[in-house]
Amino acid sequence: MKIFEAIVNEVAARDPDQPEFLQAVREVAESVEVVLDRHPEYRSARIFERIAEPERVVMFRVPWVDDDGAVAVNRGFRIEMNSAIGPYKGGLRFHPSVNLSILKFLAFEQVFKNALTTLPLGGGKGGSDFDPKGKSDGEVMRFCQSFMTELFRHLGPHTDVPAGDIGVGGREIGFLFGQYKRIANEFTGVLTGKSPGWGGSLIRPEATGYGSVYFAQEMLSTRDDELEGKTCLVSGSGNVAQFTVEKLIELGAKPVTLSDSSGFIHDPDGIDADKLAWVMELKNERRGRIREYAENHPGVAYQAANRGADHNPLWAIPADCAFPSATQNEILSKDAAALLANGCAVVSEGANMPSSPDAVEQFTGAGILYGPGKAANAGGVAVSGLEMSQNAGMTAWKREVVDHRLSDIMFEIHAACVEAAERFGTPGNYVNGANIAGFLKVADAMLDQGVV
Ligand code: NDP
Ligand code: 2IT
Repeated sequence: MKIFEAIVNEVAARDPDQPEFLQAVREVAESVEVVLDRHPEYRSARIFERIAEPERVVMFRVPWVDDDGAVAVNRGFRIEMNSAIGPYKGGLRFHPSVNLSILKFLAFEQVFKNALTTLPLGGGKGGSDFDPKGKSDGEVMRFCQSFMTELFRHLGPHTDVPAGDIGVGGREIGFLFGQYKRIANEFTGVLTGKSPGWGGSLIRPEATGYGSVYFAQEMLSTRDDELEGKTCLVSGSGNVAQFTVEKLIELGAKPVTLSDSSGFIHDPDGIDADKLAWVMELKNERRGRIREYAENHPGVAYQAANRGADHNPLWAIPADCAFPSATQNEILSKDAAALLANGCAVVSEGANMPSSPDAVEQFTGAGILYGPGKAANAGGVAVSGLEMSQNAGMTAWKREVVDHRLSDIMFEIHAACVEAAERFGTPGNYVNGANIAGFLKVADAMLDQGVV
């Protein structure tokens, strides 16, 4: 039996009911098999097995009172996955689908992603099955306060520093920070994604989307190509999707789609800056649905989502590039086949693990420029790291300074992926490159630090 199969079987035997976590573990284990072959020291120290087991998992009750005075109960989580190279760092997701499997997959991915950023950041993830959709600001505030009343004891600027993810944006970070500060009696950079007026970094909201586009640019530059003039599919319409579209427009590309969990829009003329401003108002202020884009812009088609289907017609729209920026496993086998059949040559993942294993295999098999999430979307957490630096130095950097550092970091991540893929025998394979480069940094730190 191959080494990776033995490792995956061991993890699967312990947590057979965590499919997303096992999916993420399997992919990394397959990539690093060659590393474990060449470096028996990682095997004897059981580095991979230790990385696949969280250092700590916190699960807690989150009781809160809704606007009608009724008591509601949700479940809160924080996965403190790995602190070999820095404090636990990673987002909080508020979505009804949240469970241990999803958060463990996200925390596991985060460990390698954070290692790739070049910054001293360990990996973590957390969240709740709370659904912010349709809740009033007061309800969201009371939920966030209750959530933080338990979580605060596990946090600290050198211990664990959460940020946003699906369902957690500037509003939620504000409420969470307010409660942390009140309980801890300390103004400290214990969350990132804060508003710039009270400790947040400029460019943090933009960073994941911008970074994913910078990563696509880097991949294209290896083929002497660029984004200008390229038709791009973008999924999602939240934080990552919005700033992906913004950067694509700035670089002369033509984004033509956006989606939410109810469906997607296709604007063949391209989403321009005015239309994007309209979307931002719709999504961030009115908290409306993407369907309204089609109702308000002539010539735009809307197609409702068919939940549980084995494909999503968004990915069957002919395009040069795809920027999945909504959620995990949103590109299934048939979607990958449709993208490839239409000549799509670039996939840069703003979302975490948006492509199913079969889709990943098709992309790498076809040799297209496929940037996996842990590399392509690392710009968000990288600028979170820069926010932590600014907070520690009691300072705030200019927009251009942060944007420049972000694009430098994306350049470094791309170079590290290319180098590792080549060194370990699969040139051009960014999946192996990202997994191996991230693994090596964490593995070496763990070897140095002994069996802990
Ligand atoms: P937001 O909550 O701002 O937006 C999420 C978007 O994705 C919404 O349009 C949402 O639609 C859609 N979506 C969420 N869940 C589903 C689902 N199950 N099926 C279909 N559509 C869905 O989140 P972000 O933009 O921050 O996050 C998007 C992705 O990017 C996630 O995978 C996240 O982990 C990843 N990411 C985010 C980073 C960040 O800095 N924010 C950093 C790195 C990665 P609806 O409104 O209908 O729910
Ligand atoms: O998936 C991710 O990298 C994030 N949601 C951002 C994490 C962070 O700490 O900024």
